[in-house]
Amino acid sequence: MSEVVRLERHDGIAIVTVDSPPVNALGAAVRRGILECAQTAVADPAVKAIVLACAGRTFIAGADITEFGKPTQPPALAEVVAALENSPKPTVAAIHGTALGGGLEVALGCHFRVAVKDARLGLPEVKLGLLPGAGGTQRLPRAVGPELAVKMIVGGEPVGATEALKQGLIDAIVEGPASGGEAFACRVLAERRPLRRLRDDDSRLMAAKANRSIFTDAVAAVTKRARGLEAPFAAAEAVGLSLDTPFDEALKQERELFLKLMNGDQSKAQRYAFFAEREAARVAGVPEGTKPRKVERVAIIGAGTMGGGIAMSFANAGIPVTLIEMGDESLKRGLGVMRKNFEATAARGGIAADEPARRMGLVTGVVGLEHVKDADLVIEAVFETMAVKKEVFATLDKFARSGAVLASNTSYLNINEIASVTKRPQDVLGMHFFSPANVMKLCEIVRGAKTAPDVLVTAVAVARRIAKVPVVVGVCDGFVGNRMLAARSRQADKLLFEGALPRQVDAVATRFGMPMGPFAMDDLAGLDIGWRSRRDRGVKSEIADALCEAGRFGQKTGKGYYKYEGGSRAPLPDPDVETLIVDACARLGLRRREIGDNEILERLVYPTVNEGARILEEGIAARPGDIDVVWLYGYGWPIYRGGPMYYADQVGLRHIADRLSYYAEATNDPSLEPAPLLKRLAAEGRTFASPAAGRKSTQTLAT
Ligand code: T1G
Repeated sequence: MSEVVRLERHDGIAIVTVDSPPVNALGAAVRRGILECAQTAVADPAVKAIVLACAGRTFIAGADITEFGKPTQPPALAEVVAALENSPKPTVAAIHGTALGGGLEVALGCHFRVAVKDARLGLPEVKLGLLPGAGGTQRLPRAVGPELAVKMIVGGEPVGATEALKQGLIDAIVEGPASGGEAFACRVLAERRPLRRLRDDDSRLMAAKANRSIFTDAVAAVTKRARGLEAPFAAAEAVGLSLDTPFDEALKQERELFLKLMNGDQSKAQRYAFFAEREAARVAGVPEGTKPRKVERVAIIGAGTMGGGIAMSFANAGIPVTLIEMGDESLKRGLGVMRKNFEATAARGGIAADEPARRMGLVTGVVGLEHVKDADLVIEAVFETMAVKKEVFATLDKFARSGAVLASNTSYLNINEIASVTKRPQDVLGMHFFSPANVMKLCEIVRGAKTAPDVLVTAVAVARRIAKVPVVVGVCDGFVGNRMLAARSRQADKLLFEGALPRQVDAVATRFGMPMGPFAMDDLAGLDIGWRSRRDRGVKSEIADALCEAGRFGQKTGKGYYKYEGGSRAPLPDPDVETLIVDACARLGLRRREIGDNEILERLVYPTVNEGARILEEGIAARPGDIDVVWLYGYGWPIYRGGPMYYADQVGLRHIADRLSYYAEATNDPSLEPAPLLKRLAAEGRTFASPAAGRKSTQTLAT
């Protein structure tokens, strides 16, 4: 019998329990175990019904992603599903935690499904660049109808147990999964309920069979933001088969579509990203078993855009937070903005109508830093100057309780310098959220020279609790994300002086899959920020300065590199700007040239990668995957391209090094010379992903 699946019998009910931590993934042993137990139970005359449940924290979370790309071992998942579906005895899936992907497909093969109240059910395969490959695209539409099936399969979003019951995905909500499943099985036997095989029931498909626009409209709604992705469109094609193709033929075509995606580049990149995100949460260079400190009370200093957004993130996660400002006015304003944001989300249907009040109830606004005294974690989000930060941290040192974690949300200031004004540098680090903090998932955890290991682990754990994606980074100007962005921005600016225009550069970036190009991004952030910083550093930029001198600060003034009309945020090319650029070049005696899109793409991406190589070499990031996670969750790097370092490995480091050397020479820009690590890996024919590719060991992450 299998070590990962056990069979017990209680008064004629067979309980098949999967016990394969951490998430009961459907590896070969689990598939074999379920099949054997189901066959044994069906053959046992003493067994009248079969319940499939899971031990541990969750029902089956899907196929075992680590098996993908390797030869498939029998039995195939479809065979396991069919065995449950064709059982002559009632089969009941008893769900807790999450039933995802293949896990839900197995449950859909059962005649009945029950779940505990806080369970979630979904087919999120598109997030891995896949589609359900074991009948989910055919059974789910028959369970809940094509519209919801499209949302769940093409959009990849799970539903909760209550919604699942309402939509007919489950038959009951139960207390304990296995006991609830067993009780439900007894009811099915007592009531002699017919065994319902979803494959035989087209009733939920009839409306869309008669009016296909029900299906096509649902697909259009969900694929609005799927630009560049293959999986959502293939998944939609597979779901569409349920409306017009015989079941077994549709299964065959679903399998073909699945295999095509699984062997494609996009899914490989998305599966890489899935594991890179989880690896990034494992802090490199801390002693094994380092435990996080307890964090129950959180205080946030500053109710401005960032502080308010961070407070919203805690409230969204149901964690009470004290929001501290220096004056009543600014506190009231900050709380007002938060409430407005929650209400706007509720108005869009993003959260229930009563959620804004509930979430605001979790936020206590107070004036005065002395209110940090009970906090386990304090996050400072005040004005971005070193003087102000030092003043705040010196005060925190007086009022915060011993052992509290003191974090700064600074986006580039030196954490070691901030920590130096406290007597507890071991408790100080950076938690760099990205704006808008209640939306953006990335949180750079900035490790100071003296930051204690358990403080790092605490910050990572808290970031994950508030549904952020944490990446530990070292201390340098711009940490990881903004430092690489600066390298890209330098090249984008130079391209304007060489002959390109903002709309051409941005079009290349958006065609590559970025949500917006460098100039639209500057307009969003505000050109005045860079202008102020250049003036502080005595640096001039003919074009950007001229725009600011003309009061063109970007979206906030309705004009920047682009113009913005009728309150829209859509960037419109502005002939005045293009004239300004050409005139600036003429003033500087620069001869403009035609620049091809491919050169623009290489000049945007390769310097970004090159800076990433320097960051790896200096130990500012512990792994190339950490850098990729920063770009995926902080800057909208297209998930189907894995991240800048993953992308560079696919392009080939030798090619990138050669192109960088060429541009360094052609544009007389030594900053484009390939970084030593990149040059060495290229020469050795290796990749950034090759083990410990010449990087400093993770033990010496720079600080
Ligand atoms: N396969 C292998 N390992 C997995 C896994 C999976 N499906 N899901 C999670 N893990 C590992 C993960 O790497 C981590 O490992 C640990 O479990 C805890 O995960 C045929 C083809 C279930 C909501 O897409 O969404 O089924 O870091 O840190 O935050 O049609 O994991 O501890 O070594 O994320 O509590 C479809 C993916 C697969 C679900 C739990 N299923 N997983 O979240 O823990 S394709 C999915 C998740 C498929 C079929 C198709 C989440 C979770 P380690 P975690 P968590």
